[in-house]
Amino acid sequence: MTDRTVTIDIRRDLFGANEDAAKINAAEFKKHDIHAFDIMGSVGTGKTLLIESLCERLSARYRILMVAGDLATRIDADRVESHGIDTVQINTGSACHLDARMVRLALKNVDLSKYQVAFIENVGNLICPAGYSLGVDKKIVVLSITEGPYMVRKHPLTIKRADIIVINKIDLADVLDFDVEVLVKDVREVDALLPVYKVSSKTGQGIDDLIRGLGL
Ligand SMILES: Nc1nc2c(ncn2[C@@H]2O[C@H](COP(=O)(O)OP(=O)(O)O)[C@@H](O)[C@H]2O)c(=O)[nH]1
Ligand SMILES: [Mg+2]
Repeated sequence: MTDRTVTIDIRRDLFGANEDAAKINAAEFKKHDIHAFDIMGSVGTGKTLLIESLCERLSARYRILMVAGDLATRIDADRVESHGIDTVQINTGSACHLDARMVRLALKNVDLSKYQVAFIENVGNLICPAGYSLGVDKKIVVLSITEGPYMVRKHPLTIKRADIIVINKIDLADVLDFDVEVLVKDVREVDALLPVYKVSSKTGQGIDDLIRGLGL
């Protein structure tokens, strides 16, 4: 009897194909000497404001491209563009994360030789984006104290896959009676060596340290 059952390893199939596309992106970024960052985090943690804050400080020194991932709008791209930064919008429709192929397609008609830094704001979600490499130098996970104290414990895999953790909105710690060190301690339990930056994208506190941590 012939074997009529084909077993498809969806994880290998999906993630393997994505890894191949991510390698192409990484090669493109490398070819143009671009420092590329994938910025992940739930909706509202302050990813866009963080990018705006970074761009304000970096745009005199670097030519920056921002790639905005969003289900339906270009609100974030417009916000960053208002600082004089070039942007490309990716609307994913129903997809809860960017993948490497989307980024590759979005950059197809962009002259990458114009840029030295690329900030990719992923779709607001703390779960799905972590599984998909985009071909960047560093994956940054943005947490914020307004999401409560359990975000790290509830998303260990996302934390594990990050290169840098940003705890944003520290300007609100007192008013929310929030102990930021609880989040830091939880990160340390997942990965003792993971760099953690405590910042306020609103006041600018901690942003210069983060910039040094990004190697910029
Ligand atoms: N107080 C305070 N508010 C912030 C900070 N960062 C972002 N926000 C606010 O949080 C809301 C969501 O920010 P946004 O950048 O759109 O988050 P995103 O969905 O992760 O891109 C906005 O009202 C921001 O002004 C911060 O460091 N401190
Ligand atoms: Mg945003």
